[in-house]
Amino acid sequence: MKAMTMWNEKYETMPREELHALQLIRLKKVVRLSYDNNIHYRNKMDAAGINPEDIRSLDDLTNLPFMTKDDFRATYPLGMLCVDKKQLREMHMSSGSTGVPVVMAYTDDDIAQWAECMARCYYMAGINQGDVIQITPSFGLFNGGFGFYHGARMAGLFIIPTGAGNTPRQIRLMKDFNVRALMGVVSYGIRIMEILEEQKTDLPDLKIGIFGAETFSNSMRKKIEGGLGIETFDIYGMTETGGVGTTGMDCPAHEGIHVWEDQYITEVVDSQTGKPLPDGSTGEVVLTSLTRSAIPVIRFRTRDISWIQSREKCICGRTHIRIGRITGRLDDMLIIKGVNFYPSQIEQTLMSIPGVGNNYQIIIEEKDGIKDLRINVEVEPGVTGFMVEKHLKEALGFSPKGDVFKSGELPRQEGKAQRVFYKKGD
Ligand code: DLL
Repeated sequence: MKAMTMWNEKYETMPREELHALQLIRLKKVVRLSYDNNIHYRNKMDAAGINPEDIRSLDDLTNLPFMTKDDFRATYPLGMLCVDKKQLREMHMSSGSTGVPVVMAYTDDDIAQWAECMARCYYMAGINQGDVIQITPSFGLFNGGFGFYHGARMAGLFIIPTGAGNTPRQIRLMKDFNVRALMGVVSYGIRIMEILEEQKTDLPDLKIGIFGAETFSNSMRKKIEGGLGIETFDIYGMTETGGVGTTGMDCPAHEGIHVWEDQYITEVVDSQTGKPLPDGSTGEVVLTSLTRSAIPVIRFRTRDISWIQSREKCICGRTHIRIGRITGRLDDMLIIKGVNFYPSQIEQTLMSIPGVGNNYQIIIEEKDGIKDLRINVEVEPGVTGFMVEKHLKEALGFSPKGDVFKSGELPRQEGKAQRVFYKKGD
């Protein structure tokens, strides 16, 4: 691990007792802000029999009610605003599968908070002032493009804001402007690798990739690192916490994702009971934003699956908690032939088979109420469906159906890749 600088050493290396003291001050403040300024938060706290005075220690956090995406949806568009609307400067939105969007609005301070979190991520990845970066997530309602942008402005980087799509042009720009670091959704790293292979070219100046927004298995990470000749970082964030990078990234030690603890409190709870789990146990990540004002989240149930990996000081020098890489979303769990599994387990298995490509589809076929699994995957010549099936059977305990395709035959999408498809039979 090489020596590196930090964007905000004072906060990033703050001793844990001081961090806890700061968290308590900030928690009290955000509970007070939301209780006093928004009826939705107040009604929920009243119903749970708790009010701002009851927050005396960090342990009192668990007495506060949870928030979920439903709170955002029920109050669409701005029913959870805790500040005057005139203070708003920007918004982002995610639509998800149910249709009613989740809106996050930002004051000037909220944008500065986002930029601070992102600037820390850039420096943590070894990207410093004056470095050339290319931002490939889309600029728009999706928070990806603008989040990388706000942070890069704060960190003093030279930004090439391509947004999504037109991969050959992206590659030309990366070459012409000697881009050192690339930002993207995980599947876009793969798309770039494919076009580089087609063009029989490489990107000698590219050294760093920051990827996120989708599960990022270790085998996929190795493929991208090998294919592009770069070091990659796994960046975490979501619309509700304020966007990409707000909830951290892994450091060069790659031993878990540091969540910025002066900005967020992380809990991992049992998704059935809502009770906090001991460190190391896998459960649902719950996040509380301590420093956001337009729409703060208090005990927001992310549906993301992870565990508290460490509270020890990291070898990078940072004291902030580390969670494991997100292995999936609770909503994505599949149950087929009595076996429970997540799409990320299929990806992990596929990527570990030599000669299997990076693009695959998980198709759930349902006939007469019975679900079956079909896996379509691109492979190199010589790899047969039988070989793929054998590995999947070992991992899942049953043999899915499936076909193998030549590289480039399965459809590609812009933005987050859709891996799981549902098909109803007659
Ligand atoms: O995906 C924010 C983002 C943009 C992160 C670009 C990284 C890069 P949403 O569209 O609101 O925001 O989706 C948030 O995406 O709850 C996770 O399920 C998933 N997700 C985000 N980052 C990761 C990651 C953006 N590093 C939802 N690993 C989250 C796995 C991730 N899943």
